[in-house]
Amino acid sequence: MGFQKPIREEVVSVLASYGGQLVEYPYASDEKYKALEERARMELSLPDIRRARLKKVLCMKGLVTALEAHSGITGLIAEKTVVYQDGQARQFDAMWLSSLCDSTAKGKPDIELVDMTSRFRTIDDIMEVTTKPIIFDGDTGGLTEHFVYTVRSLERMGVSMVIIEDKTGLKKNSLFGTEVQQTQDSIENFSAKIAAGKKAQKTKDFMICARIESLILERGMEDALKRAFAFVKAGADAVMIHSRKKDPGEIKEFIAKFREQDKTTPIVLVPTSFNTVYEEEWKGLGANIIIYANQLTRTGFPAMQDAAKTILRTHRAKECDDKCMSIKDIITLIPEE
Ligand code: SPV
Ligand code: MG
Repeated sequence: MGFQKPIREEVVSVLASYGGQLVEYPYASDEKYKALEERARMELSLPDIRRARLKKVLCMKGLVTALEAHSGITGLIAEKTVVYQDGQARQFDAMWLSSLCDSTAKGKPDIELVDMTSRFRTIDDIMEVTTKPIIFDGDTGGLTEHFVYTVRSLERMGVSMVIIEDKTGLKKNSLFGTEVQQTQDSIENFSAKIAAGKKAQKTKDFMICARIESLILERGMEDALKRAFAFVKAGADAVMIHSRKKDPGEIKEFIAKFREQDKTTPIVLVPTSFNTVYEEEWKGLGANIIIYANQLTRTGFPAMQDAAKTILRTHRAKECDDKCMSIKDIITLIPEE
């Protein structure tokens, strides 16, 4: 009966309460159905359909989860990983194309050095093998004159959302906080960038999310809220509030205060530092998108370093075997067509 056993039992008991009976048909293994399934999968990956799906899932579920992807293989992990729990198949709803992880995979610092052409190439690699919606980390968005082109390109490719942060000049990763020199953009400039991006997009589905760095840069809650409301007024479809504190207190306070005045604009969180809160609690508080921004990168690279060291220490590969994914598993992860 598999992972759906609890659901099946509930159905049987509800039916029994009014004398009903569950009639089950065996699964059909006809080639025609396989072809239909294949076609449905192909359609999901088409730009118009993929782009629109983030809004749809947000509407349906209220809370969406996204996992970092920075290559075809990490895209496949985000696409295919399923855990069966309490009668449900749990999966990630979307993918986060992190600038930190895309840069790290190329051995480069996260300072907008990996250019858009290269970032678009990563999107293409991921899109080629997946169907889930993509949220693109657009860093600062660059110059407004450039951002409008980025918006159109992302939209055309089938990306669902771009998140841009209200910083200017040489961007550094937010998790450095005030340890490095970082400059926050003015409300006026950043609002104008958002407005220009919204004007440039062609469809209703594409979303621009304003990321507020006030808490990261220790400018205070009032500044964060003032910016959030201003950016929504400028046209932002969502706001992301970030923090590098382990304590989720300031994020919870932001959500509560933002929700006092704005009940609908989606709130996006990246709980890398403040990672103790469960998704259901975030949902109850009023958050809508939870991004797991770098966990594949941070688990993958130490495992690779460990394998490299093991080979150097033992002068052969045998001792690595137990740490390796089997060839069979890797073959099943990667589809043939
Ligand atoms: C990223 O994943 O690149 C992000 C999130 O921007 S953070 O690293 O937390 O700034
Ligand atoms: Mg980033």
